[in-house]
Amino acid sequence: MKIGIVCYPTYGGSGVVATELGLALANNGHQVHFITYKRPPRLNSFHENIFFHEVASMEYPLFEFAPYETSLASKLVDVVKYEDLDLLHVHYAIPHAAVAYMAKQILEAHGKFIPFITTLHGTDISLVGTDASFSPVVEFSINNSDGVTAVSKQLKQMTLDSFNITTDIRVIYNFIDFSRFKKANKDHFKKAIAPDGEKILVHTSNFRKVKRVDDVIYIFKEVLEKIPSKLLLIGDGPERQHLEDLCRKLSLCDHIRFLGKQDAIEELLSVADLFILPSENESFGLAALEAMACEVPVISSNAGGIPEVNIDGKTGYLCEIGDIQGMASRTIELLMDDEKLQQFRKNALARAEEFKIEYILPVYEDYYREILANHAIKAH
Ligand code: GMT
Repeated sequence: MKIGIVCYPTYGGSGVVATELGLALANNGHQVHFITYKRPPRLNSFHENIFFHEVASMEYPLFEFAPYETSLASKLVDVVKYEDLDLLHVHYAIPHAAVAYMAKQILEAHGKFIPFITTLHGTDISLVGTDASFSPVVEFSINNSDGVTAVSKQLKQMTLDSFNITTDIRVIYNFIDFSRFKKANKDHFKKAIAPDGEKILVHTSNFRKVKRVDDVIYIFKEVLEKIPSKLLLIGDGPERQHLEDLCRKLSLCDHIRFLGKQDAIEELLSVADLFILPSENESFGLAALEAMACEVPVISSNAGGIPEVNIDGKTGYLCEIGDIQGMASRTIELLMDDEKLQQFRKNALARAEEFKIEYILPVYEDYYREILANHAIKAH
């Protein structure tokens, strides 16, 4: 198949999933065209089946906001037509689903029929999508997608609860590539980070309020009072300055390292004892899955789709959102019981293996074929 992928080329989960999916499709012999405003970070080497089309927004004094949607739709029309694509797969509904709909209409006027699939990732429904400034467009473009997938059962339910949905939504879970995400021997890292054998806690995110990174710091403070430990905060985002200030205020700077955005997350996860994810909202929690693949149990909130990934009392613990005491006690409990921690590490790996890319890729491929077949019937 010749597939066009549209996503945010950022460090966010939706861009990561879109890129990894595109890479896996290309490895399986499909021709994949990424159409985005920047090369996605994980798309960093040459692949004979991968093409990248950069969308340039036009600057003009009249435009206070450059009309990116128009540029993207025009680029889609161009790429679909001249590369003769079979299917478009857009990740994150806003604005990609509406843009794909517009491109599809333009292409139909040119005699080219192409279906598009929209994958819902979370905040396009939960935080942003339901805002009055977006919701009619989101609802319309979901209902007029040729296929719609959601990354968890909870996200599907939330979409059904939030909009008047008249189309089927298929749940296809996020996945993990074990050729990359596996525990490696990084003892030299461990020694550098925790020279006196301290335990290592890790959190990765885009440091937005929804991630509740403050909670990570308060949890760590409780843990540090009982167990010598270090906290690695990986990622960057709008809360970063506030978080650094909080560390200073709590006199924790000697024990917490802000590592910024990192590409080789798996190397850092390889030295971690526990992963902390206290999010307010999380449709799936790809970061937790990446940790689990590296044999790191997860202490998390029970928000959104996290319970579909992290199993309470087996691969980690789940607490109510904002229950800092609960998450701290569970962290301390696991760190103090080495036998249990080792068992949880094994359980985390076994659970992560259920989300192997090798299992999820054929599900997407079958779904693509189903949508193409339905579309062919409709076109006649
Ligand atoms: O978590 C973020 O803030 C990034 C966001 C995105 O859309 O890039 O992530 C969402 O999609 C990920 C991949 O499907 C999910 O694993 C995350 O749970 C989801 N984030 C939220 O729902 C807050």
